[in-house]
Amino acid sequence: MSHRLKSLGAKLAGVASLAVAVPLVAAVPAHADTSCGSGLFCIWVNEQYGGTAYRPVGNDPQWSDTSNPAYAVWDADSSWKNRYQSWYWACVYDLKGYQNVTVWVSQGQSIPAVPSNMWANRGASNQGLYSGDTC
Ligand SMILES: [Ca+2]
Repeated sequence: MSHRLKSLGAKLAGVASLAVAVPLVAAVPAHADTSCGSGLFCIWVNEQYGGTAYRPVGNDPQWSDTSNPAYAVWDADSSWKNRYQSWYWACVYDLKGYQNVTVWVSQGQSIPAVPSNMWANRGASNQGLYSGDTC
């Protein structure tokens, strides 16, 4: 094989590697963080745990406060993971102060897209409850 043909082969191999790498990068954007550590309730603005996340360790009565990290998911929550260790339910409410439940996630459960009996993009507060309680 001539030097020229070897060089072309190397270039084609490089193109093939790039063609494989691009879809992998597109499937998992660099900013996506789908993790949810033990003891946390995790809430994302997009379905499939995409976009900005809020990961409270406890109850939050008012997401709409602009100084609250929860502001990023206020009326924008679209996927959820419950990794609480003591509470069983992670509850999301339409209004501040835990009024009008929109989403309820059991301990260990992950919800990648809103089920038909719940409401996405409505959250304004969240609290944890024990297994005998109702959101
Ligand atoms: Ca959303």
